[in-house]
Amino acid sequence: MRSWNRKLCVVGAMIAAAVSFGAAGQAVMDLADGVVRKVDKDARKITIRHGEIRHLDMPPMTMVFQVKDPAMLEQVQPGEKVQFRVEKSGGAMVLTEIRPVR
Ligand SMILES: [Cu+2]
Repeated sequence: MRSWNRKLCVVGAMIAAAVSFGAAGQAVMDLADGVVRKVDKDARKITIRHGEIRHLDMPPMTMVFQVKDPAMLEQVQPGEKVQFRVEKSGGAMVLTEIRPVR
């Protein structure tokens, strides 16, 4: 029981650190929130209606993202709430990470 509590404590401290990091605006690659509108496996693109993405200076909108790894196309479905990470790569917005919020 004791070591279990200690593990929980470490996880809690890590989450607290991550949250305060984000709140200070220092985290460049913040996770963004959105809802998947469309998954295009042929074009390797996901359409997401997303909230504000501060590090990219983007207001909420619906837009199309390329995916870094085609396996990401299997991880989400239209209508799902997701959290995702996006980076600018040669003028294109590329999803580097995406996961459903359940
Ligand atoms: Cu956008």
